Amino acid sequence: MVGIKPLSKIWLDGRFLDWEKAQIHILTHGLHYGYAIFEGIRSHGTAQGPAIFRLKEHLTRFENSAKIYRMALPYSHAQLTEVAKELVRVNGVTDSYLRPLAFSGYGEMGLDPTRSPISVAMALWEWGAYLGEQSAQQGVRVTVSNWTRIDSRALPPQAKCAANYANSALAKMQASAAGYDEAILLNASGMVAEGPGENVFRVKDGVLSTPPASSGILRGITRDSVIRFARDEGIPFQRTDFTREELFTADEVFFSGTAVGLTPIREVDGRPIGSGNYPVTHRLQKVYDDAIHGRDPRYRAWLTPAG
Ligand code: PPE
Repeated sequence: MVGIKPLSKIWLDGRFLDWEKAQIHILTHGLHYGYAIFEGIRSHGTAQGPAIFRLKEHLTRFENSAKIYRMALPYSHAQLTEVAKELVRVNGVTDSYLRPLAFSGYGEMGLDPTRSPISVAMALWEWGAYLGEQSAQQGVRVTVSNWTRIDSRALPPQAKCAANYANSALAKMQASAAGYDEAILLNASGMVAEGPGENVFRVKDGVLSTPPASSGILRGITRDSVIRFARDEGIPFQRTDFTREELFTADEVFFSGTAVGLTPIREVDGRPIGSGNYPVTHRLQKVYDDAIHGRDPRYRAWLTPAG
């Protein structure tokens, strides 16, 4: 396991601190009760320098997560936008993964988070291929988890809350221990929901599909990009629920997410998927790669230059 390489600065509660000084107290409320919301955003190199992909949409989702959890963010969208750009600049990195985080801080213990002050931080680090260097080309092997995906009646999946990731971690650890690269979780109705940190797409007879938001998923921003690419490229698309066995019989299955990008799934529980070629997935990967690197004018508006 490769650790995080320290960089120069982390932003915490309004200040850019030296990397190793960005620390919090052990009695930080959110650490004990999971009351924290976060985002994951990437910057990439473009001909005009580093640019952040879909920053606006990520910050909007951050604000929506805060709203769901009655968390008053003490910084505006415009302020957080400036922090993200400055963070890329001061750390001097082109390809980075940005992590905005808001949490109930040091103040009170006990279950009511509104009694503690809200802290907001943003860090970034260099994060390579989420599921391994070969994954984008060769695809990954997954298992359908016997952990059920969190249900919006218990823990709203559309809020990107730290607590959700305890469910993700259970599925992830189970998959890793069984020798798989990743898990896919079903929802309480037994339909495919998502991966622990990825949305799922399926291709069958030339039609691309992904479960609707009502299946109990995080509404991925990469998922949204893929849907737009499909429309622009004339690939038939539908939002529809599908079952575990419809994964087995698909022509292609892939993950989408900020960390994972677009990654083919080559096997589900010992069943090889399709013919082992991923023509639609590879075509969408290329559009995505061009979009994030500013090579496709159709998606320039999604880039925020950090310079
Ligand atoms: N579902 C879940 C549960 C999820 O966590 C993510 C992102 C997605 C779908 C895809 O969303 P988007 O990034 O907006 O396309 N998972 C983030 C966390 C990864 C981590 O391990 O940390 C990510 O990809 O940044």
